[in-house]
Amino acid sequence: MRDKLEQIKVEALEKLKECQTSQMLDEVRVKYLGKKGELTAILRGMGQLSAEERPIVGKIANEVRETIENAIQEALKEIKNKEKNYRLSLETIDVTMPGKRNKIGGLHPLTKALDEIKEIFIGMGFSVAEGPEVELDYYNFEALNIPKNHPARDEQDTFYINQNVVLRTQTSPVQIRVMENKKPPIRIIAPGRVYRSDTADATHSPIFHQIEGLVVDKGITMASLKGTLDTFAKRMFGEKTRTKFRPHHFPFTEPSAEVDVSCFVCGGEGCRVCKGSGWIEILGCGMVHPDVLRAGGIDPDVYSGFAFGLGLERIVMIKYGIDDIRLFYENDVRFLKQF
Ligand code: 2U9
Repeated sequence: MRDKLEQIKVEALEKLKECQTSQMLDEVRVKYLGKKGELTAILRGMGQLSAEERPIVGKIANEVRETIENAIQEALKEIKNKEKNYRLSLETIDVTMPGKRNKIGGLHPLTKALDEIKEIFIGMGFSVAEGPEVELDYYNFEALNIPKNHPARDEQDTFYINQNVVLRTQTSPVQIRVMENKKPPIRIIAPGRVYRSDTADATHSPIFHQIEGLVVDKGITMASLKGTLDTFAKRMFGEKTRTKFRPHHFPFTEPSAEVDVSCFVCGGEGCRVCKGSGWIEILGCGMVHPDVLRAGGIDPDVYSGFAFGLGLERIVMIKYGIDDIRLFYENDVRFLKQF
């Protein structure tokens, strides 16, 4: 029986050496020390031993159990340590790896273009004026020589708040308000949102942006208008740009004109961008109608003025070859990040 105990001890210690995981250790423990284990079986059979042998064998058996138990504890510590080191090695972070870049926002193409246009006019001595988007019918239409039943009201389908209040269809009311409050010389641009009850399609949106300009002083002529807008066109589309003034009609200016710029893509030869004509229409303008000056409290016999208006979206679409106005309002970053 002593030999058997010695054999169990050697065998168990040998098996423990081979264990790689805590689970394998437990299997060894069950095999020798478990309820049905080999050592337990021997301890159970001790009843058959003589009274002299029993304490001796019992002592040896306990020593063997203790040795095996200690060895298991030792091995368990070692395995736990190995397992921990392995886990840590998996969690190691290489601090020299390049980091993930954060996406950085940018300015909207309309904001960028507006900033650029503002800079050009500020460079020519203009100030920036603003006014309400919910406007009196009087400032949006009446003061601009567009009385009730005037056909121009139909061209600009209007959102009415009530009989006297509208969402402004142009930024012109800002200029009437400035004329009411300030004596000439006046040299302002009025950029901002305007509203028209249009169904959205590739070239129409119920909300878009205009930039209008107004200059009022003594001795302002059509030549002042042409010089200012020609300078603007050259700064905006390139120094080689030429301008062409075509006669037109607006109720608030007389005479009135539409302005074309020579195509900045083909230089005037004719291409896809200018639809073969060599020219691109960019804005409308004219000498402020005497009745409009009067509505602003300015004497048309002393002062004269010019005004112009352009659609911001249209300018940006022309400049970057954008074929659908709705892209400006959908905030798709694949579109926005190109500017
Ligand atoms: C005052 C007097 C006159 C502003 C003007 C235009 C011509 C014009 C259009 C451009 C494209 C509107 O956005 S658009 O559809 N505008 O052609 N605007 S003259 O005339 C004024 C403004 C204020 C007191």
